[in-house]
Amino acid sequence: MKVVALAGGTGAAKFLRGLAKALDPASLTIVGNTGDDLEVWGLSISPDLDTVMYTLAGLIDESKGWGLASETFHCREAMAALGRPTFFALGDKDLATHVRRTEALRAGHPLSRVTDDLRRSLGVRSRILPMSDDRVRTRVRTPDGWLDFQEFFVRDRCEPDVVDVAYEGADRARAAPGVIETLLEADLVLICPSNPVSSVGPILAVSGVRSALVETRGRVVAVSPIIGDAPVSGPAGKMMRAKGLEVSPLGVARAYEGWLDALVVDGRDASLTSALGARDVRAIVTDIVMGSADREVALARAVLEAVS
Ligand code: FO1
Repeated sequence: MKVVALAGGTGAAKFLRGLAKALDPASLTIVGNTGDDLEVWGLSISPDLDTVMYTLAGLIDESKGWGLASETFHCREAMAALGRPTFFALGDKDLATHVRRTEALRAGHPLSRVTDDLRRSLGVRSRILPMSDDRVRTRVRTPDGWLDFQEFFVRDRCEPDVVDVAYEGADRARAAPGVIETLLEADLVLICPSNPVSSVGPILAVSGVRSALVETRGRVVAVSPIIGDAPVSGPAGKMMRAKGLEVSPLGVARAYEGWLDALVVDGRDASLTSALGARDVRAIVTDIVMGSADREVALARAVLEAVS
């Protein structure tokens, strides 16, 4: 069974770790968000691609949900002493990934090529595709003006109000090689429990992705990142409101309108089954809080069983 997952952020990584245990990892392709990408100290950083890669390699720092386990930050301390920005914490081992990525990009290789080299070097059997090899940057509009995503998310700790979210460059960005075909040929397309606006939104904004989701022969199933009227974690509530979306599983269904077949919701949202049905979205009700490795696999298994 060919499974494709659209992913971004830390919630996605846990679900993908469960999924990679519930099926043959080699049958799984991840299309990762690159709207969170940024340049730090002249290096090209792709946080969502790295978080997926490190998680599937078993190397992720569990307590933070990003970066590498048992990491040191000597270079960051030295850069602070040189007066360089350090709000975005790059660990010493993590830097190797960014140096290698930047070296390859400077040599003219596309992001998709170096991402594939990196995941293979870490022994990850699932394919990881960036949504695009072209530059796309998620920008967050606050009452005090526009911020780059990581300025909002890390530097300002998601505190500013969100007036709007934009995906700079998405209208010119081509899907990375293999993305559209993989979506069209998939038996199952999964939308991970990621922020619908800042993690999934950029992927949907890349030309051809939405129509591939409409046309695909496979089932399209999303796992809600919202339980009740709040996100499991992160700024999804603020961003959904900024986009006029109700902060609920119904708002998630609305964000994915036109191509979503089923939405996996928590038991607490079982009462939404008929409202989702009215939008031609089947509700798959299960425990979606992934508080442990067992829960991650259980959720993945529940989703696979519901669609088989
Ligand atoms: N998140 C933070 O909250 N603080 C950080 O200093 C930070 C550094 C960082 C470095 C590499 C990386 O791959 C991710 C990092 N993240 C950090 C997480 C990152 O901001 C988020 O994972 C995504 O961009 C949100 O989807």
